[in-house]
Amino acid sequence: MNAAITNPLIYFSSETMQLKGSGIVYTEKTIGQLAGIFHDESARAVMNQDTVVYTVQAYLPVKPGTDGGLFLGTTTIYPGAVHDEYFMTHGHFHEIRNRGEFYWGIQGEGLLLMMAADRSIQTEHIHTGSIHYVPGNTAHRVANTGNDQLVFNACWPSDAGHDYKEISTNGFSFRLVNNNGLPQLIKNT
Ligand code: PAN
Ligand code: ZN
Repeated sequence: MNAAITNPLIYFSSETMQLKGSGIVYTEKTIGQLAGIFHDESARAVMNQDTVVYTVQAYLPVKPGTDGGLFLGTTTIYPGAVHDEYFMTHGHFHEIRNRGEFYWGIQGEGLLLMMAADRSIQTEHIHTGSIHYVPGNTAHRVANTGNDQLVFNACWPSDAGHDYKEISTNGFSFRLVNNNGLPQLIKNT
């Protein structure tokens, strides 16, 4: 006989658009924690440093670094901008570079930026019900281009890890700015 199958410990609440249950790790990224990420650093520096740009709830059923497991996360990006650049996630490559990931849109609107190792960029529109495959060896970041919270879920391998250094140092090759109310990709200079 197989070991007893237990009920899931977590669920996704369609009321709050958040993960619920035990063992969920919550982190938030504020304007103060995102120094050097947005183009206009002087605009960022004079904003309220406690302003929350995004939150992540993660369900990690196995220890980070375990191979063969999966992690699940809900990211909520608030609407807003630093000067003309939309609020966005820090962005990263996976530490084990070839690890891929699924993203899927729950609420709100945004753009997923994917950057290959040669710094070429591909974008996909995130919205309710959209599904996105982020291939391995690809940096990924999401910007909220709407007026409401952007909520998306993600599932990635438990041994993937996150390499934030490469993006902190070299950024993405393109930025997403609000040009008279419309998202526009501009080359990062
Ligand atoms: C996501 C991201 C999440 C926050 O769960 O970690 O959206 O973005 P940053 O990690 O770039 O701050 C994911 O891609 N996990 O691998
Ligand atoms: Zn990732």
